Amino acid sequence: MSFSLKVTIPAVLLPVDYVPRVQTKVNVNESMRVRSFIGSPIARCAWPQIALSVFALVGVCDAQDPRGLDPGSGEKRGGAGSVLVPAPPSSTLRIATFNVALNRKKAGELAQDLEKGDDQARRIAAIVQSVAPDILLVNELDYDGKTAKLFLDRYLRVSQPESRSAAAAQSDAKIPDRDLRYVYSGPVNTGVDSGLDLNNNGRIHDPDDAWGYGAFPGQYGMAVYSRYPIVSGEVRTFLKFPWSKMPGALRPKLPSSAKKSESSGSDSDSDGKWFHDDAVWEQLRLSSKSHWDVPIEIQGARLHILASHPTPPVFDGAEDRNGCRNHDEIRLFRDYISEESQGAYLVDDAGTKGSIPSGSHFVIVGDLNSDPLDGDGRSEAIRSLIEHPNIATYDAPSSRGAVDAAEKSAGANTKHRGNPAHDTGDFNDKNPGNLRIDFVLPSANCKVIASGVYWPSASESAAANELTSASDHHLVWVDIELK
Ligand SMILES: [Ca+2]
Ligand SMILES: [Ca+2]
Ligand SMILES: [Ca+2]
Repeated sequence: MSFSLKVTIPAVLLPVDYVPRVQTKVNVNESMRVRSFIGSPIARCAWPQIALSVFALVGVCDAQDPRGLDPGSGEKRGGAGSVLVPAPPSSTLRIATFNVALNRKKAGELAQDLEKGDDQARRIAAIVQSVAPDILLVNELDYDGKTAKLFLDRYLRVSQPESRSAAAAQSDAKIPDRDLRYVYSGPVNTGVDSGLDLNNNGRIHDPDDAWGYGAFPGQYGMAVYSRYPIVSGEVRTFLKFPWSKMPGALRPKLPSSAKKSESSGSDSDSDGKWFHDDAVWEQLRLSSKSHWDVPIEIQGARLHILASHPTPPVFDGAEDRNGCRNHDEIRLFRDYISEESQGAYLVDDAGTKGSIPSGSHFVIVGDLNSDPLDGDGRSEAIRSLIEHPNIATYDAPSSRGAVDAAEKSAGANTKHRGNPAHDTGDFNDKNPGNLRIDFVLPSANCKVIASGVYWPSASESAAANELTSASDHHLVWVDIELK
């Protein structure tokens, strides 16, 4: 299927489609608590005029050889006003994911900061405006029924002086208005106290005893922003899905138990060495935040945004409970997009069974906290997702800034197997180093036109490079057409 965005874009601002969920619905136990553009060969063929003019401004590196992003080339790439991200052709959809790190220590603190005026939020908005996505997932923004809309109204929809909007710079190319105007946000498991001792330290009510790690309910939440209407009545969420209901779940096991089981060929917990006892295991929720299927209506077509933020595979013990959970959180969406029989076990929060109908157009977005080649994750899950036959094949989004950062930081980066140009997060130099953990993975029935990571190098634009210190993660964007 193909479609064109050349139809009329409503001139009047449509009402924001915001769906706050009432916290009292949750029961007591659960209750509160620029990159520089690296054109792919496809992009270069498909973007005649705009692309050429952009390439003329920023230069193009060979997508087949991201190591060709030689930071030592000495080539100056643009000044303060340079275009770091190409203007999207009007026939495409630009989908982005961004862990904005807008987390605060206490409930309500972020909303207060946003109301007062927050420099970090302003820089995040400038980055978003520079990339001008049609649909954006934000990770690490409080869920409290108001903050997601506050961030939209006071930041994303207010022109930020630092934004280097390709669309603005290319105004003669008649780029359509790509304002984000709709938002979906909903409850997450983070900070919602389980009342159980989930980390086995002999105490309850720790941040680590919440259904997902967090100091207060809604910390590290998520929001989907869109230029197109969100079909909020058809959103599916998997907040409460029990981990134990996933066939073949990676139930965390203490090493001695694992060894015994392996030698005896048994997979049982007969020696009692499961990390969680059966009563706790049966209650555990799989999703550390939530898993959302958010349908978006685009000129009569339907695009499903599959949003999540699996737990980091660290901050645990020898049982690797977070590594196991990260693996299975990624697996949830892998099963959801596979043959319908493989996702038949899934039950959403409304009690509806099954996976996404085959043939659907979807994009998996989020900080998935697992690098395909490096870091501490059980990376087979992310690799099998990227390589899944129902996921579009395309060169990994990349940036010049990531290459510079890896060289400068050295440390763990020197031992990484992954191409540094693909990194999306800038983490501790000693461990784990910079990683590729933020993903935009369109379904195979989407045509990928271009992609990138907004991680400008200082030589491309010192001003843009400065902006990105607002988060330890970098925005990843992909331009697609629905086939
Ligand atoms: Ca505890
Ligand atoms: Ca671990
Ligand atoms: Ca790396």
